Amino acid sequence: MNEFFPDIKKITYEGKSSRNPLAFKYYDPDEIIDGKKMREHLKFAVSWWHTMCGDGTDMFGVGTADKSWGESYPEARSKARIDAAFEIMDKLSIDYFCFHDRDISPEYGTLAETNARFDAAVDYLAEKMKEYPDKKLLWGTAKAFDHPRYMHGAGTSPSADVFAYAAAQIKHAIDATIRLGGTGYVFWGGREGYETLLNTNYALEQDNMARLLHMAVDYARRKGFTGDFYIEPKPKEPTKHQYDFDAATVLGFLRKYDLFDDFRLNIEANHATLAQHTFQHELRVARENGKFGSIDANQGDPLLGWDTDQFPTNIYDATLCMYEVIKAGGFTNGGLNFDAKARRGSFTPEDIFLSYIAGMDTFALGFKAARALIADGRLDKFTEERYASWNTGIGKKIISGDVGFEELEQYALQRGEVTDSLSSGRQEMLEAIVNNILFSL
Ligand code: XUL
Ligand code: CO
Repeated sequence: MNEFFPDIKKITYEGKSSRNPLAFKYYDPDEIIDGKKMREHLKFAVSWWHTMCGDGTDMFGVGTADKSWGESYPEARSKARIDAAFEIMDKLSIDYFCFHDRDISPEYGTLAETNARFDAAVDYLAEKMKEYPDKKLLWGTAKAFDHPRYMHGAGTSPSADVFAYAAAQIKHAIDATIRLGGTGYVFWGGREGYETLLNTNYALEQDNMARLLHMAVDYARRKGFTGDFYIEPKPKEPTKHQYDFDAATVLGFLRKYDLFDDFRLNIEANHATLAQHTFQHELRVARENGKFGSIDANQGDPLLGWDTDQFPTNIYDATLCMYEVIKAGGFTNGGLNFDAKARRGSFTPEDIFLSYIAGMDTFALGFKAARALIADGRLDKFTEERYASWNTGIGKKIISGDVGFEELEQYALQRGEVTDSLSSGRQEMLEAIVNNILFSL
């Protein structure tokens, strides 16, 4: 098999003083931490769509990076992509990948033909996975948003025929995910949202989305899928209003439609910021509801209002992300998928490696910083003490349900003014502690 990146050797860990751009400074895949290799803690994944397909095309210009993999016909290109993807994963010590069905094989004339050619590509992918037994499918998904038939949504389309088509497509993508041993299946609500309420039956669209998700769960469980289903919240783009706006909205939806047990959340950093939340906020909401699942790691640009999907290089955000991941008990079925693309101007083959190295080192460092933050204990201790009034006295009685409004009125009348029960929030001191930990690594 020909090598796609003959000039790039396997990327090794050289430590933080290395000046070799094609080396890890912080990510040592085989370093043992708490009895587990770093690669197992972090469960990095390659995103097929950005890495293997995305050529830098944007609405102002054509692609700048060659992602043809030396093939001009779609079937040959699908195969070459698979070969190149495994070379990338192997050279970067990345053990997982994620895909949309159409990243693996595009649409052909009819659904039957599209399925047949997709299945042939999946056969080849399955063979390849045997050759590289440590490479695994983190999650699969269906691209039910780019074809014109999905212009008004898939599960939320006003057309029942489109709903049926989407169901058929998702069924097939679930089959492939199961076949390849995927531990997750993602629903990112592509065009599940609206452009204007003037033409939208909001209630029916929500109900139908839930119907589609129930059918997916019923089908996949019958077929033996034991992994997690994920919803990936995003507030806008491509539609003006995406129904899966943010973590809290999605949790409400899952509860309303009795989907809570089968779903977890796949939290994406840039989607969080588009919802005007921090990445940590979305992870905290997911974790505290027992619904933390997986991560799409990337970052936006604080000055831009769209999903730039940049490779994550912000150590501070990565640290607070990994703080939440560790507190959630680490990854189980989920992992850390780089839903990120090198900038349009970073168009050379080496840029694929340089951008992953940047992202992986950022999260390796973030992981170590988060562990240090937790081991240091100052943040946790401060927060615990801040709520100490709930452990005794009236606080304890409120929590145990022993008092109601009458008793609390009596208590307040007797107690008098309560500002003396408050202490400083010490935000600046806590932020300085985070800096102190970050810069002592
Ligand atoms: C789009 C996005 C998707 C999902 C998978 O913003 O994040 O790539 O992760 O469909
Ligand atoms: Co994503």
